[in-house]
Amino acid sequence: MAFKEGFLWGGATAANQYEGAWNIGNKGVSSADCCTRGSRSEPRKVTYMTKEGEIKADVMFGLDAPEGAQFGCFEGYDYPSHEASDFYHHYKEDIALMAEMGFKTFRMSINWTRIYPLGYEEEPNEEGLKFYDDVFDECLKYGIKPLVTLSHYETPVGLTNKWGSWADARTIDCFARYVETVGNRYKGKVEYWLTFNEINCLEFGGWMAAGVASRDPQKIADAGKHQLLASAKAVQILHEIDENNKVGNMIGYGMIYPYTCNPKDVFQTWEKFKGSYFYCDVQARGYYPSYKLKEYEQKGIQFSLTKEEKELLKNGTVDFISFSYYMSNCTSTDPKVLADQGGNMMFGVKNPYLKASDWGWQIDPIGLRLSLNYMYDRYQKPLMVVENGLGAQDVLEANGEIHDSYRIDYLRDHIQAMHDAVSLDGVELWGFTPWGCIDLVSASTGEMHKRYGFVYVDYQDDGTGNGNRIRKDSFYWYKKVIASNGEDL
Ligand code: BGP
Repeated sequence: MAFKEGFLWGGATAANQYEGAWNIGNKGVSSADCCTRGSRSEPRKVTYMTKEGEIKADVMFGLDAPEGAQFGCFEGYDYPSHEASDFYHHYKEDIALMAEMGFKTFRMSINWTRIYPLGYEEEPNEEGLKFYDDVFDECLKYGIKPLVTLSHYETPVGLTNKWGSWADARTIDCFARYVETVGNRYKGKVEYWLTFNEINCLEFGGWMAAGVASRDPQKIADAGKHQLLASAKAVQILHEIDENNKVGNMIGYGMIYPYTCNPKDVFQTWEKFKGSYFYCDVQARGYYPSYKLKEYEQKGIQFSLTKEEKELLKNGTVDFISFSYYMSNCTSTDPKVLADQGGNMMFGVKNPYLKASDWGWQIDPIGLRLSLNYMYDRYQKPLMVVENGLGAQDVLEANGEIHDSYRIDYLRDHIQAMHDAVSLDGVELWGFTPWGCIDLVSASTGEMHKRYGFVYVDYQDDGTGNGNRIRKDSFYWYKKVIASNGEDL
């Protein structure tokens, strides 16, 4: 048997994409709550108020808000995280469905704004704490171990409005207070923790990962430093609270190939990989890698660490490494290839050997086996694949069935790749939590019809739907996979 006994089979979600109830129970406004719905062609926008009035700016590539801008949610815009899949009111039903599939773990995030609505209060919000108590109790009733992300694109906008969120060092203490609160409260209920979801996403823009409304490289470097220090602090706090706590990091990972064997393409591939590795290097090894220090020097970015900060990073390394993996891409230095393909887009140039999802994400299970090997070779720490899956448009048939054979094919091939990495390459893998196990809102587009789940949630992009939960074909398939510990694919 490839996967060890007790392998953590499960599924993954994030509060802002799944919970809904955005302003219920004294919850504050999070960075995700200010993001409008987008589409495949229209990027999501963030809304804020300036002296000139309301502004909507492109989340990923257009956000440089002026001093004093106040972020919030305004009348007349469509904010998908406000309703999402309404897990808040459906948690018992949803966790029962997870139990029926045989889940051993459930990856979810605590929404920081339920616990500290503005982010900087002294006292936590009891209603928020109580909600997660109920959720964890429900999981434990079925023997499902919660795997909790402390920050999944849900920074309190109170912190952005007060001092620019993670670009300011004061946010570290606010986060530490929040971690201490939830660590103490859920001691004995939660053992597996992740600090920041896809922390390296900061490289693409500060809003999603850190509530930073700027593209200034200095601010992004500062926010990265503050989050890395906060991550190390979280590891220390959670270890002090309970020695059984296991704390991991979380990296957005994608395999990157050189488009050709031209050494220039190969070198550029390595350059791009550093974007994924940098944060993981600090969190796993406990110090800033030399290539990053040189990069800061060359770009004129101010950076320094005090003796105490260096100690903190050294003593706050993670127990395990987790990452998301959806696709692979190529990178090219050839102007002709770039011209033909419209440039090295965010996702790179197309690989002629691979098929892609409807959203252009290239499907590559061997890339997952490679990723597991690269990560294990580099860090020699246990791994978890905490996101993977196929975003697709499912069809709810008239008889109430959903035939998602394309999702089964995708997951079968990726589980086989993990199986090979474990049994043939010797990688130490603790668990697998495919993304959006119950349908939820897409992070990149804010749409509901980009679905990942084993369970269909009857909510549509236009706000219609009754929220009913419906088992897809993949539900029965995944149940069988878990029951056979990954042998019967
Ligand atoms: C990751 C995020 C998730 C998630 C997933 C799928 O980057 O951690 O929050 O949503 O990608 O992406 P999307 O929802 O855009 O399809």
